[in-house]
Amino acid sequence: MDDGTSVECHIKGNFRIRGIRSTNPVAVGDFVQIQTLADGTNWIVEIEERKNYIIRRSTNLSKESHILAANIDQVALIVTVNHPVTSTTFIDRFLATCEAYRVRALLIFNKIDLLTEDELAQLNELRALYEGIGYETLAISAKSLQSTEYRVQNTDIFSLLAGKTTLLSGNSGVGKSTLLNALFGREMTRTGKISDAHDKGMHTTTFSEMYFLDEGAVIDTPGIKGFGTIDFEREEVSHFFPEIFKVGRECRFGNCTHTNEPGCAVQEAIIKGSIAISRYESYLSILGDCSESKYR
Ligand SMILES: Nc1nc2c(ncn2[C@@H]2O[C@H](COP(=O)(O)OP(=O)(O)OP(=O)(O)O)[C@@H](O)[C@H]2O)c(=O)[nH]1
Ligand SMILES: [Mg+2]
Ligand SMILES: [Zn+2]
Repeated sequence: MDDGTSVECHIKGNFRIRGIRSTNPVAVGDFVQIQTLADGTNWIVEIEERKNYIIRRSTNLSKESHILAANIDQVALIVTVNHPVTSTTFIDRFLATCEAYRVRALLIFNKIDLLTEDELAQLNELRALYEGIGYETLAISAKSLQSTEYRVQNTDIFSLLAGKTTLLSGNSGVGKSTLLNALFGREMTRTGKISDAHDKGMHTTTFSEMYFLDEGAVIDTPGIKGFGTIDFEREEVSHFFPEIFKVGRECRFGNCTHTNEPGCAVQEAIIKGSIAISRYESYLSILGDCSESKYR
C-alpha cells in the first residue's frame, strides 16, 4: 500500500493484460488498484500502465512469456565465471532484452573469492569486453560482504544501487539472495547450496519479492536458465548489440544482417578482432530465434 504496509490480494483467473500473453499478468513492481469486498477479501482490479518491464520466454520455443519485473530503474545481472558458469549467450540475450526495453543494465561478477588465477584472467577479459561496449561492471564477493571490513572497502555496490529500484537476475546459484542479504546486513531471504554433482544452483528462491532499502529497492528473483528473447524482428536485432550496430552502419547494404553479405563491415571487424566472436555468436543465436518464430 502507499503507506508501506502489505495486504494479501486475489486476482481473477481470467485477468489478462491487453496484448501480452504472459504467465504472470501481475509482476513484481507493478502498481495496482485494489477493491475490498464485503467479506474482507482484496481483489486486484486494475494494473497501472508500466513505465517499463523486462520480459523473456522461458524456453526459446515456448509461446508463454514471463515478466520478470516492472517499473524498474536498472537491472543488475549477477553472473559467475565459475560455480556455476554463466554463459556469454545468456548474458548477451539478457543485455539485448534490456536494450530493447530501454532499461539500464549493470553486470555484477560475483564469487570472485572462488576463482583461480586463470578464471580471474577470464573475468578481467569479460569485464573489459563489456565495459568496452558501454556496460558498467563490478566484481564482488557477496559472501565476503558479510564482513564489515570487506564492506567498508567495497562500497561501489552500495552506490550503484542507492536511490534506484534494481532487479537482481541471473542463473540459479550465482548469489542473488546472498547479495540481497549482504546489502541489508541480515538474513532477509533464504539462500541455497550449489549441487556437488553439477556445480549448479538448486532454485532456492521460488518467487520474486521487492525489498526496500533506506533509499531505493532491490528485487530478488528466482534463478533462470535460458533467456528467450521476445518478438524481435530480424532487422532490429543488431540495434540491441550497441557495438555491432555502430559498425553495421558501414556495411555496403543498408539492410545487412551481417551473416553472408558482401561488403559487411561487421564481418571485417570480427576478423580484425574489434568485435568479439562471443558477442557475434549470441547475435546469431537471437537471429535464429527470429526465423523459428516465423514458422510457429
Ligand atoms: N564463495 C562464495 N559463495 C557464494 C558467494 N555468493 C553466494 N555464494 C554461495 O552460493 C550459493 C548460492 O547462493 P544463493 O544466494 O542462494 O544463489 P541465488 O542466485 O539466490 O540462487 P537461486 O535462488 O536458486 O536463484 C550459496 O551457498 C551461497 O553461500 C560468494 O561471493 N562467494
Ligand atoms: Mg535466491
Ligand atoms: Zn553487415
